[in-house]
Amino acid sequence: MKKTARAHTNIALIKYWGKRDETLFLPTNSSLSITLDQFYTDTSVEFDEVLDQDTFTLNDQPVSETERIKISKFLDKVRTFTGEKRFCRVESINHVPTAAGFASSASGFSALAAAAVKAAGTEATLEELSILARQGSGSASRSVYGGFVEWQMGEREDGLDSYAKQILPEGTFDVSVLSVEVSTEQKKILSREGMKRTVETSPFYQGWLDTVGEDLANIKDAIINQDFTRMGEILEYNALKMHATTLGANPPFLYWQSATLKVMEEVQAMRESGLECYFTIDAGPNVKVITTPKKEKEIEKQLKSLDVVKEIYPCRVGPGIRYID
Ligand code: 2P0
Repeated sequence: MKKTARAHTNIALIKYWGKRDETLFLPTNSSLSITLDQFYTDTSVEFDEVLDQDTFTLNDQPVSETERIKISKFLDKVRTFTGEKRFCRVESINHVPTAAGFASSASGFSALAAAAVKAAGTEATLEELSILARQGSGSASRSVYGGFVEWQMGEREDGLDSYAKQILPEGTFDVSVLSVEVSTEQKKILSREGMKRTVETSPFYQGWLDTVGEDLANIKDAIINQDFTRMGEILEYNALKMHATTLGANPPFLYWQSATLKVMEEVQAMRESGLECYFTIDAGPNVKVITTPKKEKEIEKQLKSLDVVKEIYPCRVGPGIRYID
């Protein structure tokens, strides 16, 4: 029984930055994201008794052995959950510009969890899928849902209370996310390694932990009230604070390039001139600019005029996982 699921990627407005348990992917803080409509992964899974190991193709190409083993370990968690004993064939097609540094692990593990559970002939709640997807990559826990999504960190050691839930469905509060590409280079410090170093060595990390809960409560209130300005101010503040923690790490590091700063300055300049928009940045040099659909075209045009900008991918609020066969 071959089953195919589609999951969209997401962009965090309140960042997941740090783990309290690296094996179970349990975070040190709750986070909040928007699911994006344009970037997604389609994954098919078929369990088959003739297989003596899991196989995995990405965009029709077999992946490296290291990558295959990583996916197979995740599939072991699916087998434990479903009781399925057989190995499976996994085929994934990424509709995410990964070369441009946009993360596909969120949509990838979310789609894989959903397709694998279904292919094993099991029904799972969205909460259970979120818990499973989390154990492939933390941010994948949020891609199970559409709209505005909160990943509640939970307190339990077994992680059974660490899952995402929807705050506001798609189609309710229309915002525009412009993914601004300034670099297509592979990042030097992966987010997994970067957050670990920050947790272990940065004296600024405690400041992050002390205040991120308040940012989350405030932005949830802004989103529920569809207060764009308040949401924008909080998301930009939270992104800058996350990046500030990396400067205190030892050895210190910074994900920004001079081009990143140029885009940030342009966003602030546009805002001062009455074009309302805000930025957020993940573990890389590219910038996501959040605005309203009404201002989207004008802001895109202005950003395109910067010589450091290579490409702009406009997105809106997208849906949660669905089965496409
Ligand atoms: C986020 N990031 O909330 C944050 C903000 C990057 C910066 O989630 O180790 O690939 O697989 O759980 O989810 C990227 O980290 O990390 C990320 P793992 P993940 O979106």
